[in-house]
Amino acid sequence: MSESFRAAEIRGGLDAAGLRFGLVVSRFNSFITERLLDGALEALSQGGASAEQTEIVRVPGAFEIPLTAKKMALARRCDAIIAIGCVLRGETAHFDYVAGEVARGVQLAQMDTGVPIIFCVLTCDTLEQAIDRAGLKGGNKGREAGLAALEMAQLSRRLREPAATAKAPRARKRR
Ligand code: INI
Repeated sequence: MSESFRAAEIRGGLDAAGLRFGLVVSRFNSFITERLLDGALEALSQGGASAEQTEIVRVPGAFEIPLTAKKMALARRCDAIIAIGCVLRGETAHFDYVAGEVARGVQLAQMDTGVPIIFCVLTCDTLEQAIDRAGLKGGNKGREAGLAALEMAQLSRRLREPAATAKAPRARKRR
């Protein structure tokens, strides 16, 4: 590509200045979700977020996450939301319904509201797998979610600004 072709590149950084964050946390499997919450808060605080910029909302289980996240988004309380939950496979089909609906609901909520909702809901076969992802072997998925929230909050804000590039070429008239 020619040196003269320098397209504007838009990215979100990891600086929390001027941004607000919401965390919706399920109490079900709280042994795991509290660790994920710690990881997410650690990342937000490393990005410079203060307690005043951060709000935590608790819900009974993962199934309640999408509606709550959507209400938080509609109230324009935050620039990004982190959805934290842990669904463990049991012996019935319950897992599939809860896990599937949470993922679908969170995606719908962010698409409907335009507020980024970071998906930090573990869906694991065993408690051991969840423990690994909540701070032991697999790192802490909450921390990854915190970083994603910083980036997406900033990116969303940047995408609301008018483009700073030269005028786009005029569309050709149809004959
Ligand atoms: N909620 C979870 O967050 N994780 C689970 O593993 C789980 N299981 O296995 O049942 C779970 N169920 C509760 C569900 O999220 C709702 O709170 C409940 O059905 C009330 O609507």
